[in-house]
Amino acid sequence: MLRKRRQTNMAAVSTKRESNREASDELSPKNKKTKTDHENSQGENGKESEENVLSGFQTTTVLSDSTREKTIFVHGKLDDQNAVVILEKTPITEDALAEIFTASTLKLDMRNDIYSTYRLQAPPHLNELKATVVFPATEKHVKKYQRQESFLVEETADDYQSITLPFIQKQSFSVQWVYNILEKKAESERIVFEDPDPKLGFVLLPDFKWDQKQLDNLYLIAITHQRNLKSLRDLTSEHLPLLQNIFQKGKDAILQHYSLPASKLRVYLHYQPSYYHLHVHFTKLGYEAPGCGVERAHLLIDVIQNLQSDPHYYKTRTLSFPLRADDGLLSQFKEAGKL
Ligand code: M7G
Repeated sequence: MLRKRRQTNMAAVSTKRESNREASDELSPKNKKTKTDHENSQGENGKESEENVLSGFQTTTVLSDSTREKTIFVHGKLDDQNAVVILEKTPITEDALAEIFTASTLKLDMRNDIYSTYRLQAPPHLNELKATVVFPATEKHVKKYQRQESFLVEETADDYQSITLPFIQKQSFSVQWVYNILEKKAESERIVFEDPDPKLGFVLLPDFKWDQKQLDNLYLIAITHQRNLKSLRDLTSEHLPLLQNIFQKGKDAILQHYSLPASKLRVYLHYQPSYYHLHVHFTKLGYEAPGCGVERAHLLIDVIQNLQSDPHYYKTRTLSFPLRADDGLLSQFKEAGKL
């Protein structure tokens, strides 16, 4: 189904604006051609994007799929090592319509009275899939993407110290990708905004779930330069200046780069996160991003106010969150008789 989309040009959304003039040129409707991921990935990854790294991929199993979301999560092998590949049909954007109508081939499926359906083959460049590759993937990655039943856990402050903290210290995902971003070893050309202050600063960039072709599913993350904050649980009133800085400058940068005001944003932290290095999610209001439900997402504005009323709010409160059936942390809670 075609949805009406903003005419905003997304061509250069992943690059830093050099000046206001350039920014307004890029956002003007007449310059609406959208960069493909291929074009976007030129630069530091330009060479890599030329070759088909997936040509040797051997499917082991489909971890999950969704007809509605038009996604499939596949576990397989690449060079005898585990890999996870996520394929996703990308949305149809308004600026592609003219070319879709003029340059596609149509095969009639059926016609009845005023109704007809066709199989439409769009030109290849308008018919892309977004492919996300995790390679080599750990067992934890494979589990993360497997469809699973979930259970809600109520974690007291003591539970955090005795169950969760020891578990995440042993078992959490590597945050090397985060350090690569902070050190400009990866994705540097995608940075939208940076405050380099070591205490209050952060890097704002597109989340890898966002293809950056339309604002409807806008998704950015702000990653703190401070490396000693794992999650919400580590925050006290001491961190209010950091959180306020991320909130204010993140919103300002998104307004400047994407013309989206704060009233169109959902700004939140996950508890539990997958990656234990403090980061904040900025998504477009109305976009049902994975993990934006009340059992996992904590609005940054609420986090700030909770810390203003009680400096140790997140150190002392019971926090609820969902855990998937095969999550090792769930087993730990069960073993401790908490579930
Ligand atoms: P989270 O709350 O720790 O976990 O968020 P979640 O993945 O269960 O939501 C981490 C966020 O970082 C997610 O929104 C990921 O999509 C995003 N992300 C993960 N990786 C490995 C990357 C990456 O390499 N680059 C970028 N730009 N985003 C990533």
